[in-house]
Amino acid sequence: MTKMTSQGYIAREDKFGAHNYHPLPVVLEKGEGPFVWDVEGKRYFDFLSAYSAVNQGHCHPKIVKAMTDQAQKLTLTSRAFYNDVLGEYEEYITKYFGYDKVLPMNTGAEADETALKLARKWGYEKKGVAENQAKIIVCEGNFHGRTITIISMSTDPDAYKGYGPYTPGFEVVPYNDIPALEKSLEDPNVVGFLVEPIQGEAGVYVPEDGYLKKAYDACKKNNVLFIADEVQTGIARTGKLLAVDHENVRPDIVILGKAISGGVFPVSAVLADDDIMLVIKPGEHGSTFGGNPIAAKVAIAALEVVKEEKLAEKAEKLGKIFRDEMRVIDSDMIGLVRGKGLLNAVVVNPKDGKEAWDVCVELANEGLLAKPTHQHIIRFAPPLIITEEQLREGIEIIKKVFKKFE
Ligand code: IF1
Repeated sequence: MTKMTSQGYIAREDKFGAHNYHPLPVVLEKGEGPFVWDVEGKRYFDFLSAYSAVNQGHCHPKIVKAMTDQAQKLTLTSRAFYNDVLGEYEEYITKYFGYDKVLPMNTGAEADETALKLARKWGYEKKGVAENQAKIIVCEGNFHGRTITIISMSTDPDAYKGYGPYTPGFEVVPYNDIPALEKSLEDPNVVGFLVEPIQGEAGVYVPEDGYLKKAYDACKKNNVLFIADEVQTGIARTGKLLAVDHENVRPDIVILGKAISGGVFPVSAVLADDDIMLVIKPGEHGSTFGGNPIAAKVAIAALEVVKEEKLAEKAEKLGKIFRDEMRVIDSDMIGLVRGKGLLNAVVVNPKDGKEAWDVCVELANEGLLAKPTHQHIIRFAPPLIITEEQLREGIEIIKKVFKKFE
């Protein structure tokens, strides 16, 4: 098949693919470490990391090898039978994060749905909430996935409009607002509080220091499960293994996805202790691919890389450099710069009709990929394996582009 130009690939996707995304006009064909290459051979810094799924860098050799080795042996058994790999993974990941048990799934949304089911069932069987009366508190601006139950919790019309009727049993409180949360927790039917330690999609919204700890304490006071969605903030992205570690909070349920596999394979996981996890009995929840042998081996390798290459420490150090450099750029298009570790965002003030999208198109022209969220916010999240020198090279590109708009 002859290679096409980028336009050819874009036109073909437009014709045969659903239009549920509006990608930047870049067609990628290769990834390695912090870099990706398009079909014309142009190299880019990837400052999105597939929304923080490629923390270990593109095509990390150790993780790819784990996948290809297992793929030659046994790819999928379903959970109808045991296999020699799942238990190894279950022991590894539960000891890695310090929980009794893991429930393996494939995507972040499936892991969030699993956590919602655990919280509701725990509420009925352990808290004594009347059947079908369980309520779960979520935050304004939340993003937890795209299923109908998850978008039933959403406050973003782009996520929920046109998909009703909605799943009941959710109450929304403002993010980063302890008094509002405390008020909502007084309802004895509340079984869980589901929260992102930093709201990624909302535009890297970092709550005030102490928010997570106060929220956790309020949940414990009301016998409510504190559920942390670390799909995007986990796996060293914010400068700690989990973002909740910045406040030494140990959630009752932890939801993981994305970089738990280094972006090599769809893997997600829910962690909890026995008194919560064992409310789900055999046959009451599952997934064809959940915990498959390839996912198990890939996740072990991806988590080993995080420790071996000290990715949390790197994210902490390089994130500070990034934010400091962004804050000294002399451009009236740059508003707030916020983030933690290497999960950062710049609020872009529109100027002469130009806005975040135009900046991202120009960044791509200059060899750096990033994408706006909510029109005026650009998220910058390079793979955590980026070197300081490479990061500074990326920063120079960002500075150059903002200067162009002056
Ligand atoms: C899209 C957003 C990011 C997530 C958190 C669960 C999930 C996600 C905190 C679900 C997924 C992805 C989904 C992808 C774009 C991206 C995204 F813009 F949608 F919101 F990262 F911010 N919890 N986020 O961030 O995990 O089912 O996708 O594996 O849907 O456009 P998933």
